[in-house]
Amino acid sequence: MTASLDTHPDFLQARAWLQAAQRVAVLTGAGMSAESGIPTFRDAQTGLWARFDPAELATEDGFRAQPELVWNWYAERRAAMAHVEPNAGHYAIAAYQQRHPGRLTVITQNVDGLHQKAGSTDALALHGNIFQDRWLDLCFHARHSGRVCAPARAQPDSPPRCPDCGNLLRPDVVWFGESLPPETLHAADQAAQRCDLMLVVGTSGEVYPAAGLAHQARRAGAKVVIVNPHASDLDSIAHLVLRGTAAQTLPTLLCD
Ligand code: BJW
Repeated sequence: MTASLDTHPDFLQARAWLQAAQRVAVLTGAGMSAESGIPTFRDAQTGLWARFDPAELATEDGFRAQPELVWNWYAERRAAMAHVEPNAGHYAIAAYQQRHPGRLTVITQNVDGLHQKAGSTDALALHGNIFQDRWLDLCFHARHSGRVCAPARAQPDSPPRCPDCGNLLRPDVVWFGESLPPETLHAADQAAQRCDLMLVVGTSGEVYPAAGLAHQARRAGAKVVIVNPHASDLDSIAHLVLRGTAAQTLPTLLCD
């Protein structure tokens, strides 16, 4: 889509579905934050997985094998994300939620907190939060006495370590092979089942169960509209594909 975005028939159709929808779900991926300056994972050249090995850096086995390497990789990403601002797409979604309370649910695979920073307080973060930590293992004390060490007690290191039981802190994100937070996934399932329209923004649709939410919405009778400048694995199940970026497309699409 180009300068005539807001007069393109697909765009007008998407707006009409949006206006008719009582419940809207927006499923976002890394492309949602690309125009804020955060790299995606799978874009050729610029994506993180073009330079780094996901099996080494985004799995529990990888962390156990090289905790310092993985911790430092996340520390660098955290530092890079700490001062990043939401883009016009994040703000358009949050403003729509304020104008239409209770109508739109944000389901995000992103760990950057930018939807929340833009004002979407109830965003369902399927893959966690890069700015939070949790223990790698069940605390030694919890196993023996039910007492859990407070993460704040961890001694600074790469990664920080519990002075009592040696447990390591890890980023509170979801790695490959790990379950998504059950309550968050349940709420996302419900939103996908109940929505009349699902907008799928900036995701390759390669990672499950997140991508399955778009299939679920379609099976349940919702219209599925993709916003992505490039082809994705979910294009074949979408009713419409809007070939634009998040920050260009969403402010005009969500402006009523
Ligand atoms: C723009 C743009 C602009 C660019 N505007 N767009 C079948 C069923 C169920 C599970 C599986 C299955 N097959 C395999 C699995 C397992 C696995 C999986 O899906 N693997 C596939 C890769 C094959 N899934 C899991 O392991 C998940 N857990 C799970 O399934 O538990 C149950 C289970 C346990 C044990 C065995 C089997 C099942 C967990 C997945 C966790 C993903 N974690 C990561 C890292 C998070 C932490 C971190 O940040 O480091 O999450 S990986 C990475 O991928 C990250 C993302 O959230 C996720 C999705 O990526 P996303 O967001 O789509 O980004 P990209 O880069 O792929 O795409 C960007 C898009 O933006 C592109 O399309 C661009 O065109 C577009 N774009 N600029 C709009 N300006």
